[in-house]
Amino acid sequence: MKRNTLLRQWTGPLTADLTLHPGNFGLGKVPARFQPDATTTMVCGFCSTGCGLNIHLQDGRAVNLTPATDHPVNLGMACPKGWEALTPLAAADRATTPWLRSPGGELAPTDWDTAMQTFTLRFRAILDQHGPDSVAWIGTGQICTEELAFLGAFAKFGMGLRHGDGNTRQCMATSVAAYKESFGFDAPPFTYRDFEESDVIVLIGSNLCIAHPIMWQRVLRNRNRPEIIVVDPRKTETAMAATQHYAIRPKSDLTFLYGLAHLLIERGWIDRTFIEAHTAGFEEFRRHVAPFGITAVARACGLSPEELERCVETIHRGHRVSFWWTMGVNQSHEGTRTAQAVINLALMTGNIGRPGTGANSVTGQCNAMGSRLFSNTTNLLGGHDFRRADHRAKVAGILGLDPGRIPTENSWAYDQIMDAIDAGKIKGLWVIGTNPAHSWISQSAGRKILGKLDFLVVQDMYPTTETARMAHLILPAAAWGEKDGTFINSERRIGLIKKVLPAPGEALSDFNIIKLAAHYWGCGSLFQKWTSPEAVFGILQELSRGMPCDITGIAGYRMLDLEGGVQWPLPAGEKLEAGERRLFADGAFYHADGRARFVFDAPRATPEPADATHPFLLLTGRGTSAQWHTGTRTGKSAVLRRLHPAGLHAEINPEDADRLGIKSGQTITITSRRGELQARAFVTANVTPGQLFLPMHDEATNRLTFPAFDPQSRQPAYKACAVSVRPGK
Ligand SMILES: Nc1nc2c(c(=O)[nH]1)N[C@H]1C(S)=C(S)[C@@H](COP(=O)(O)OP(=O)(O)OC[C@H]3O[C@@H](n4cnc5c(=O)[nH]c(N)nc54)[C@H](O)[C@@H]3O)O[C@H]1N2
Ligand SMILES: Nc1nc2c(c(=O)[nH]1)N[C@H]1C(S)=C(S)[C@@H](COP(=O)(O)OP(=O)(O)OC[C@H]3O[C@@H](n4cnc5c(=O)[nH]c(N)nc54)[C@H](O)[C@@H]3O)O[C@H]1N2
Ligand code: SF4
Ligand SMILES: [Mo]
Repeated sequence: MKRNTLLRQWTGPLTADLTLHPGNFGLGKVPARFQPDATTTMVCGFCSTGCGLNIHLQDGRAVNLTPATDHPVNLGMACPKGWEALTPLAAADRATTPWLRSPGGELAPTDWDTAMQTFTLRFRAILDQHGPDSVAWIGTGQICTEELAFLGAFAKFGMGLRHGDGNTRQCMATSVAAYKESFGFDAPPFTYRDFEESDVIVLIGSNLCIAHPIMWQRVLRNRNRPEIIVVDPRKTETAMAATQHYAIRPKSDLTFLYGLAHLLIERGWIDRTFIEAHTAGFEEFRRHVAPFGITAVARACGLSPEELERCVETIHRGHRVSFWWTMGVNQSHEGTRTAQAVINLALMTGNIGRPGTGANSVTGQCNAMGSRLFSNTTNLLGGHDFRRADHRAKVAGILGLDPGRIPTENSWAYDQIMDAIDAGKIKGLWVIGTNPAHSWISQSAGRKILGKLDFLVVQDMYPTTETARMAHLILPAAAWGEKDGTFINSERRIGLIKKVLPAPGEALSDFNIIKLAAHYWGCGSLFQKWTSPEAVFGILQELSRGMPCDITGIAGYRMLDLEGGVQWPLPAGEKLEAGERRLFADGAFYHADGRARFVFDAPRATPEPADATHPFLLLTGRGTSAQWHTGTRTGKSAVLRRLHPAGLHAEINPEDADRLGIKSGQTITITSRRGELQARAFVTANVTPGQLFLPMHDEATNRLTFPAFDPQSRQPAYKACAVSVRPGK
């Protein structure tokens, strides 16, 4: 294949204004900064736990890894994905060159110069003809914070786009919206040690054993013999290991939580001193939950009144109660209010700011938190607000930008971007590090919508993903392990990743691809100071100054490396105390009056309840600890493939299976109003009669899901839709 002139020049500076970061491109080189046979530590690139992994090098290249024993997060442990993290990098289907669709419709390899010229010309032509709303991007919580910030800054300040969002909308938008309203800033307050220090741990819609196995190991290190309460319609692996399991009816969480609040108030089991000193709106909340009497609540949630009483008594008896939630809460048609109902319980019982307590959103992807703060989508860089002139002026000043380049409104959310593509308003889309043709809700519509685009650019490790196969242009990305940067984990810890292997062929880090795109776009000079990930980290530190996420006290990547990551905030002048840090120890929240808010609403019916033609409610989620999302990475490991059943399995209760004449292992057909799929039946009492469970890892699952969204966060409600089941095909 023709090697273009640009690429040849990349062994040195390309031009005066474009030097690609040497730690971040392919060409078979690993920077000579490690001893040839040394071991270096970096964080894992799968889930938000952020485990430290020791990478063992031979001749300066990674050959193996082991969990780091002295890392504050994982204390020597890793889950199967962590152990297998290097394997997907060597997969045979890695993208090693850009790919361009020919006028005949075929994707064929091309060179970077052609790719970037096409990128620039096609997107520019659309923008010139249809205006700044007509091109958008969808990013990810799986690339480095520096890359996310660069992407968001280039797209909005350089290309002049108005709309970009990320897969974090599918995942974390609810927690963001809830925390912002309740606390005044998007701030998960906990530290992992809280798992070890609680005497009551309440997990709501969270299957920690499967989705965050090393956080679960932290729970197992708890020496207080804690009560572990799991609230989940399914008897998950986590529920089996818990001391109490409340199998509530799907989407009855809000009623359930208001019922608990009402019982706590009725019995006087609340912390009046804390409420009066640190919160606002309790009286209104008390009146709101007054009608949520125990009998009606128990009936609505499919529980007995005794179960509700036991749950409330356990919370009351606890001295250090921590509340944790994940997708069972976030992916709901009323997710934000549900998350806030969890927060309200912590506030009213004074279970926040002390060891072993908190209203704690467990995040999902390795850099969900980086995306939440620095992706320049719904927040202006660094947790700022696009709508505030003072914030725009501050950011413009630090970046040396004309403030007029900064949009004065938030981006459209993911679903609004999809709607705008459907309506023909958006004609160009740049997708980075996510696979919407598998993971977006209601796929039959989703794929049709993506198919309407005039120009779809996909930037991924693999040209084989469901979305890449639809692209007009594929940009080959280096992966975790092949580039430098930082991730922010669930407990707000900023950790390092490092280049320990060369990227294959001509693949480039996302950082360098964005730098190249800015150069071809003709706005490289705007980003003259964005020379390397560490230089960008310095800029992000400056942007964070004075914000709740202030990290001006971090002494560069070296400090992150030495400390095993640093939790935000760490303002300049503050010493990093040994150990782990949580927020709100002083009871001061981020609203102007320092008080947290009680926020609440009336529960609403599920958007698509089961009925006569579609009598089952379908739940979806994570299948096993060996599978990651759309499987582009974990599917490449033979070890991980052996750790989960082959093919798609649907969990169905024995009563339903008997009634329908379905046996375990048999093929069944599941149909919703939007599509159908075949799966093998897995007959198990772990799901309640009338419910089914499908893992999200198979592309067929989202053919069935119903496109409903939480109104405050616009997060998709992946976890409930009506389906019917029959044996056979
Ligand atoms: N192995 C593995 N680990 C992962 C991931 C992965 O793909 N694979 N993905 C990562 C990401 S991005 C995320 S966001 C997290 C997700 O982590 P989790 O949220 O823990 O995982 P899920 O299985 O999506 O959903 C959790 C539970 O919600 C329950 N649920 C469904 N409906 C309801 C309801 O109405 N109420 C309640 N209370 N519960 C309900 C489901 O039965 C399920 O057990 O995992 C992260 N970790
Ligand atoms: N039915 C159902 N659907 C769901 C969910 C559910 O519970 N149920 N959960 C939702 C949630 S919480 C989430 S987070 C989403 C996840 O959905 P996606 O984000 O679509 O899933 P991934 O498979 O993680 O996709 C990441 C992509 O980025 C690529 N990649 C990896 N590393 C890099 C990199 O460094 N650079 C670049 N450029 N690319 C890279 C991978 O090859 C892969 O194609 O799915 C959502 N969809
Ligand atoms: S728990 Fe998460 S961060 Fe830790 S090794 Fe597993 S996937 Fe990686
Ligand atoms: Mo997620």
